[in-house]
Amino acid sequence: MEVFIQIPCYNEESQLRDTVLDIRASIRNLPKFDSDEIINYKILIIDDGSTDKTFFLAKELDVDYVVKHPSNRGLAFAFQTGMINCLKFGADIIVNTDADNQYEANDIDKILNPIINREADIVIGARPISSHFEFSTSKKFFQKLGSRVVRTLSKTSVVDAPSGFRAISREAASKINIYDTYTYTLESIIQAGLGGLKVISVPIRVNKSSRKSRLVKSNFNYIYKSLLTIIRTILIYRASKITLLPCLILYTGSFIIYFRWILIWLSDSPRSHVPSLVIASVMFFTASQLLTISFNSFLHGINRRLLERILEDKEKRKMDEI
Ligand SMILES: Nc1nc2c(ncn2[C@@H]2O[C@H](COP(=O)(O)OP(=O)(O)O)[C@@H](O)[C@H]2O)c(=O)[nH]1
Ligand SMILES: [Mg+2]
Repeated sequence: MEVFIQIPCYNEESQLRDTVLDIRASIRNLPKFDSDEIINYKILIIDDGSTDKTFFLAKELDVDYVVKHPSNRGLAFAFQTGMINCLKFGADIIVNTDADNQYEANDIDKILNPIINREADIVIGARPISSHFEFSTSKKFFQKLGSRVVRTLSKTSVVDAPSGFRAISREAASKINIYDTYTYTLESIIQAGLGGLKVISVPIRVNKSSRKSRLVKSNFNYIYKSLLTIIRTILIYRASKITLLPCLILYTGSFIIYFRWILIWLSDSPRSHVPSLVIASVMFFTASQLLTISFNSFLHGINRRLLERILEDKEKRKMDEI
């Protein structure tokens, strides 16, 4: 069994050595899994157009694979490049971790175990948010709130949605396609949950931070970008569900008003009640627009799922050829 540990990096020359050495030490000491299969570990580094010496350091560290973007494309894209390459080189399970040695490498077995035992497709390492010594009260609050929103949307029980320490089965990796440009963390969970994959959380430990977060520049910036991500994700995966309810309410309201107008008209009322007719018509046409949007989103959803299935199938065939 091939387990690939992928590390997306952007200008990580000062942290990458420790991260890789810790991973290597952890791999040597991992406890034996219940499965009898022999596990080969490989490290794959994605250099996302770093302008420092990250690429040369990755080569010097002699990791198994280094892939490089000519320019900085962002974490979400780098994550996707990593997964595509891990699949191409034959990964059965992909572990993703940060280059800043934020996550305790000795916990790799905790996120691997449920996948090896076929108890999950994706395992997200949950940081001890409430007792995290470096998180401010507001950061804890927003992390929990964000995770709650993702749990509801994805219909999973993920505790720490923005965690980058995760293990992904080959099948799940070939199903997931990230459209967001900021981060892969939230969208991948929502897509996996709605796609019927089993996503679980296990508690993991973190190291003392070696530098400030590059993704979370401030609470406000983080909330703003996460909100955009969530809205975009809802529009992609759940648009028809969102538009359908107001559509039904508006149709019902307009029919009630039309019916009332007909009753008044039949009773030979001296007034024409034109305003009622106008309101009912506005409601009716708005509902019709929403119905069109719902129908289109539904059809788009079918097309997206078909395309995802074709891509997944293509990946499988490529693997069979290797
Ligand atoms: N590919 C890519 N990776 C990035 C970028 N910014 C940060 N990273 C990497 O993403 C990971 C997470 O970044 P980090 O600053 O630790 O964010 P945090 O863990 O969410 O606080 C690290 O491995 C970084 O090297 C970027 O623009 N592109
Ligand atoms: Mg980090």
